Amino acid sequence: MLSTSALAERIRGSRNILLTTHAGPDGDGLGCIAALGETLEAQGHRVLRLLPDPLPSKYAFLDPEGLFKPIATARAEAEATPWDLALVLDTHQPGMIREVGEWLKGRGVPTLFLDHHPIEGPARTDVHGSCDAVATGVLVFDLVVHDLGWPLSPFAAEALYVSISFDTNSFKYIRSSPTSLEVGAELLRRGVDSTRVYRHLFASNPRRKAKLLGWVLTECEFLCEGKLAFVLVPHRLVEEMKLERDDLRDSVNHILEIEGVEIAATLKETDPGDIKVSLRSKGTFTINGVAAQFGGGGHALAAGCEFSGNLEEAWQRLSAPLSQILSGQPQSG
Ligand SMILES: [Mn+2]
Repeated sequence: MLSTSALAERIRGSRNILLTTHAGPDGDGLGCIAALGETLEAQGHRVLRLLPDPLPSKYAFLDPEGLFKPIATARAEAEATPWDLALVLDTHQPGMIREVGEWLKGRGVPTLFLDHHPIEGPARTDVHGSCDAVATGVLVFDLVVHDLGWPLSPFAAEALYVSISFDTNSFKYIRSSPTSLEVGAELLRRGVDSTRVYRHLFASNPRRKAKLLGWVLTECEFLCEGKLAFVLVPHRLVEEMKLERDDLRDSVNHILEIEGVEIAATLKETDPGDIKVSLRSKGTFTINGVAAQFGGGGHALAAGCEFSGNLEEAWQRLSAPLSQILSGQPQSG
């Protein structure tokens, strides 16, 4: 594991730094890029914010100057500069940054990862992280404020507040650790407008997303005496309701909130035959092992994986190990 001081040294020694995050970018990874990008530039570094996907419109407020570039349209710009370092935020899996990962590898750009997801397999010297951190934003805060000793602008402070607020679902999932509240308080002291962040992250749902939530809550089914709740979202519905990937993201949390439910699953056919699975646990059972069984991963209580093929068949395969978990002993507190 790369120490935070070693990471800080690598950053100090790199003039041109490329920042990226996983495909299907979320508030944590994007908030980290916004915060680090501005902070690095203020210290004289050249920065490129390069994404595997376009920036979702919901996060346009993190990019008022249009600096986030999808690789599909920014390849030439990326190739015009010799990058000393690429820093990947909110994942440690090269496959999760898709084309950006292939491009970095092809160019031989030294690449380091800053992440808070549990790492499977052998120890990694190119990753700095801790799965005790509730968001990558907490790690970035430590890196910038404590290790680099650099100031955070009001914009960067807000972006880190977005990271933590997003991954904890507005400070709900803090796992009884005071750290996220302490960092959140520190960011508020630096002038963050928490109401503005709340509006952008949690109170700007498009109507189509609200309608989808109604559909999901109506159509969800229950197994294992109500402990397992699931819903299958067919591509037909995605087309009919003109849903975007971000619209499909957090309906799983609302199913999980139903009394008696311990594990919730949504299977979303984002393109014909292309199924994205979100798994959540209320806290008694860990579910990232099941996600890993199907090539995915994530946190103990929030994980995901993908299938290709038929929705019902995917659920058949997934429901067996989930039912098995629920018939066993509780695994986490
Ligand atoms: Mn995260």
